Amino acid sequence: MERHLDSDAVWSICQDKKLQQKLKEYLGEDLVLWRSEIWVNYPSQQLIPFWHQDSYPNLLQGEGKTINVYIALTEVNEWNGFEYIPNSQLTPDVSVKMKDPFSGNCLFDLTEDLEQQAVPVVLRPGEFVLFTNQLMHRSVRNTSGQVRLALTLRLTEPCVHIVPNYTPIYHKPVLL
Ligand SMILES: O=C(O)CCC(=O)C(=O)O
Ligand SMILES: [Fe+2]
Repeated sequence: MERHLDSDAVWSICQDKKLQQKLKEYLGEDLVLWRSEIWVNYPSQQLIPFWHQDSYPNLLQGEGKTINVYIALTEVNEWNGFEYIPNSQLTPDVSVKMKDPFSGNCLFDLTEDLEQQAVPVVLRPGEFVLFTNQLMHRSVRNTSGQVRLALTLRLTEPCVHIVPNYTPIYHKPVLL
């Protein structure tokens, strides 16, 4: 996983009109892109084996909306992508296994019953889905025999601030 806000290729994907329109429907006119990640899942690897939510409590401050976009750069399917538990299936008693000290994100222990509810994300190259910070998800072990590539963009509103000592990137968050 790497961060690429300073990359021309990521920047050009961010200019996609359909993508921006969907984001504006959710966040309003001012889109602040604060983080991007390229996910490269090599055959037989599982990038994030832990169930987790991406709320980044150590990195974001202030009240406001946030949203994440997952863009398939190659085909994403049940053999190489990521899977999630539908929010309607989540119970409030899921137990936190540990917290990622850097982001503050929680990693969870799910019961086998809950794990059985997991749904794989299926996208053709170029397709994208929006997902919220509540989404419980983890990577699928790549048994497709091919490298899988995806891009996650994380966006918020201007009223949400990124903690001053967070310097994952060469650029500051950018307005799209
Ligand atoms: O692509 C993956 O395998 C992990 C994706 C993920 O956890 C994320 O985008 O937040
Ligand atoms: Fe995630």
